[in-house]
Amino acid sequence: MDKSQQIGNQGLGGLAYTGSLDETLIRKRLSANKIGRSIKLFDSIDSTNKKAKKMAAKGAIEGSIIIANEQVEGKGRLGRTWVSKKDTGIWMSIILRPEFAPIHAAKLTVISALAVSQALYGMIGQRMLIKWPNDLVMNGRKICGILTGLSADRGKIHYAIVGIGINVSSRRGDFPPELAESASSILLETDRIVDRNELVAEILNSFEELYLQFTRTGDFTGHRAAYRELSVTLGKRVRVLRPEQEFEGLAIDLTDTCTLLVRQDDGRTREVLAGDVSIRGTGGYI
Ligand code: BT5
Repeated sequence: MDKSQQIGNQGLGGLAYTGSLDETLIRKRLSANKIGRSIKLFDSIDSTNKKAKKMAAKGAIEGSIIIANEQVEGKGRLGRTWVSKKDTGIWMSIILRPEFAPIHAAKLTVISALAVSQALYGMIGQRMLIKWPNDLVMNGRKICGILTGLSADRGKIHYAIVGIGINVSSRRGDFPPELAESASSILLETDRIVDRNELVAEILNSFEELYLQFTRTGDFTGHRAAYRELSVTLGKRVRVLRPEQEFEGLAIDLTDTCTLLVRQDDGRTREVLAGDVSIRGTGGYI
């Protein structure tokens, strides 16, 4: 059922406030069994990923969720900041204990991106697209970022933390000036107020399905196909920004381990493991 409201840009006023997260309301729509078995909800926290790490180190079970209405030290990759203003989005981390080898860890980022995109599509029929490796965008603006962290040694994952940040009802003034062009929210891009509790539940439902599909069968081909359909990166000319060297080329595919294959102008194909990729010729952030 689509309970989101269609609203015009003018009358937002206080309407964009969609209330606080509520475990009972999340559970009402949750059909996943494993993911979401434990939900720890905070009104304000430093970072859900930081908390998840501590809980995982103390033995928290797979599928535990840490979620907050506000993060005051939200983290992006490489020590960057993730803006997480109160009640405007979903700031959540999932604790996982996968039995696969660490080389497959980037699949968790892809699974998360697919889960977020599918969940929103199911609710309002609009798609978020995936910008490799960890962003979801609408109309070229970043709506969601994913941060996957790992504790592993000798080929074994002790635990993985998947952190998902989604701007749901943020308005322009909720972002600092330096993000004015690049960041946006579901509300700003679609004019829809999406219920955060329902979106959390739908993401967990999709995540569980995609996660179990892979962990039970070892088969990632369906996920890759879904990724290719939602990718804004594949088939585009990209600039790969890496500390040691920058280069340009054509993004040709996502590999089985979720690295990006880029064909340089001299015909050489390079595999990009992680890093920042900007898409050429689109202007703006992506
Ligand atoms: C990410 O890093 O995109 C990963 C973000 C993960 C956030 C979640 S929230 C729950 C969990 N707990 C945490 O503490 N973190 C995770 P990266 O690709 O490095 O992008 C970070 C960059 O995105 C920043 O340097 C800004 O330029 C931009 N940014 C920051 N906040 C943003 C926001 N709310 N919306 C869009 N862009 C943002």
